Amino acid sequence: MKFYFCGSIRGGRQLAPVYKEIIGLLQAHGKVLTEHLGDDQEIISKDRILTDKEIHDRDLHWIVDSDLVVAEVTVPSLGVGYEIGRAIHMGKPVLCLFNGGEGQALSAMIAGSKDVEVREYGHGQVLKDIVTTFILKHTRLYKQ
Ligand code: 6IA
Repeated sequence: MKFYFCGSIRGGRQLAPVYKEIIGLLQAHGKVLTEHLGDDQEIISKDRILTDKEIHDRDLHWIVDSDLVVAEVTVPSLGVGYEIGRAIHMGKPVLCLFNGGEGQALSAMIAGSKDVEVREYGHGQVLKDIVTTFILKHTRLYKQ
């Protein structure tokens, strides 16, 4: 199974350790096409040599190639929002993981979309359970 993981880059890197944790959970079930998103050094070394157009086109190809899309949406990011919209348009199952604190609300365009599965984590809800349930649900659907 191939996963496209989305997480903020230019929107802010404060949750990079969480991205790394989610990528690790996904890697137990298959290949993560964007495994560099958990690692600042990887992003800088791999993508500094690419133009924005090359990054955009490569990432869109990876979304096309993926089976499931998992996005961490706590840090607002234009790129992540754009990728979610494109993935929905391609008919990909999309899981959005959100861990909002006091006064922090998820965009209505994600929270109100029937085309994505939004799961809050961090309040007793364990990331591993949420991610595994999403993968198993869609693995079963593929096998039917
Ligand atoms: O708007 P953002 O930069 O926060 O968008 C982040 C999202 O867009 C991620 O889910 C990525 O898949 C994608 N993305 C945006 N920029 C890049 C990038 N290089 N490399 C890989 N994916 C990207 C940025 C250049 C780097 C030297 C800082």
